[in-house]
Amino acid sequence: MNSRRLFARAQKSLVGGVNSPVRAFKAVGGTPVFVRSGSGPHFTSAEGRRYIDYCGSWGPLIFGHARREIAKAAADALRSGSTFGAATEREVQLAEELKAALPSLGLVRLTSSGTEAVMSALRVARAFTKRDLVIKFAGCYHGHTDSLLVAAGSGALTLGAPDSAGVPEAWAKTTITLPYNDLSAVDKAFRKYRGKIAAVIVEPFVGNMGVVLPHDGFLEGLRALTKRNKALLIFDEVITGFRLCYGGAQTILGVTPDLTTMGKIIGGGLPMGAYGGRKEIMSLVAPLGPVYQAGTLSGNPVAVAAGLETLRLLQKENPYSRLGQITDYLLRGLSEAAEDARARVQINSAGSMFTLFFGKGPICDLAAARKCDTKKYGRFFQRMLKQGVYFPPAQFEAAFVSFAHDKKDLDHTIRAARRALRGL
Ligand code: KE4
Repeated sequence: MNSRRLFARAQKSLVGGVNSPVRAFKAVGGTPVFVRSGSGPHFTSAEGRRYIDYCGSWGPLIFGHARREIAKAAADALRSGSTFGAATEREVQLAEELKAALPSLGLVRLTSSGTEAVMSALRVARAFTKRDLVIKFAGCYHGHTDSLLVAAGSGALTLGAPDSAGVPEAWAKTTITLPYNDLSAVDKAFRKYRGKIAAVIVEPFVGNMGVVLPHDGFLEGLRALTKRNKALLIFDEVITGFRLCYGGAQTILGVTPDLTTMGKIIGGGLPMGAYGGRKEIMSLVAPLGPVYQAGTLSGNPVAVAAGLETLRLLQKENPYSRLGQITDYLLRGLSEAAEDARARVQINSAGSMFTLFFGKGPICDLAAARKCDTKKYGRFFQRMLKQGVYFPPAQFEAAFVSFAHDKKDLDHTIRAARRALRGL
C-alpha cells in the first residue's frame, strides 16, 4: 500500500493519521511519507522510494538508521526480557555514563520521553525553591507538558496564556515567556516577580524554532541572574545532549546548569528521556524525597541497551569532528546553491544540526524566525522530496546530519537543492 492510501486508511483510526502532529505534513502540504525501513542515512518509503534523511527522527539518529551494533544490542537485550519493572544493572551503567559525561549530574532519573523528563525537572525545581513561576523562551519547545504550552502574554512580561486547548489558565499563568537572547527581559522579570520564579528553562542551542544560537554571554547571563535570584537554571538538552560533543551544550559553553533534561540520542532511537542535576535538588525525588515521579517503562532494559551502545560508539569513534566537516561541506554547497539561485536563505547551524531559513538573517529569536517565508520552505521541501531528499517537514525545526551520511549523499543533496531553489 502506498503512502497516499496508507494515510487515508490511517486517518480512520489514528488522530490525523499520525502519532505526532508534525508528521502529518501540515506545515509543508502534501501527503506524509510513510516509512517502511531505514538504513544508514536513508529510509525507504511504503512505495519503495529511497530518501536521504536529514530529519533523522528529530535528532536521536546520530549514527543513522539501524546501525548494526545498536540494533544488535537492543535485540540481545530483548531476548533476555523486554521489561522487568525492577532495577537492572544496565540502568546503573547508563546513569554512570551520563554522569561521567556531564559532571553537573549529581543524580539522574531515567524516563521514557523528553516530555516526561522536562515535566519532572520543573516539578522538582518548584519543590526545591518552593516557588511556582517558570521562565521559558518564545520558540523553545520542551515537550507537551501543560504549563509550557503557553504563548507569551501580551507584553512579554505578563504571565502566560494557554497556547493549546485544554491547558487551564491557572497553569499557563505559572509561565513567563520571554524573547530568546534577551537578557534584559529576564532581569526585568526577576525584578517584577521577585522571589516567585523557581526556574529558567532554555534550549541552550535552540532546535525548535529552527536552529537559533545563543548570543555570546546569553547563557552565562542566565546563569548569573538565576544564581543572584536563587532560581534554578534548567538546560533542556534533549536535542543537544551528545549531538554537539560527547556531553552537552553545557560542555562546550562551560555553563553549569542546576538541572539538565535529556532524550533522543541517549536512547539510541528507542523511547528514552532523563533528567538530573545537583544532588541536593534531585534528592527531593521519590523515593528519597517528597517529589513524586514514576514510570512503568522508565529505564527500560532494551532502550537502555541501545542508549549504552550508542554512547559506547560515540566514545570509540568520536564522530564529532567528522560530523562537523561533512556538515560544513553540505552547508557550503547549499549556501552557494542559494546564492546562484538568488534565493534569500539564512542558514543557522550548530555542529551537525542546521536550518535553512527562507528569510533574511540574522535570525536570533522567534520574531525573526517568524518573518521567514514558510510557504517557500514548503515548496523547497516538496521539490527536494521529489529528488529523493527528506528534510524536516516544517520550517521551524532542525535538520540533522548523521555519521552515516557520505559525500555521495551530500553531493546529491547539493545538486537537488540547486534545482529546487531555482525560481522557487
Ligand atoms: P519527547 O517527549 O518528544 O521525547 O521530547 C520532547 C522535547 C523536549 N525538549 C526538546 C528540546 C525537544 O526538541 C523535544 C521534542 N522535539 C520534537 C521535535 N522538535 C519531537 C518531534 C515531535 O514532536 O514529533
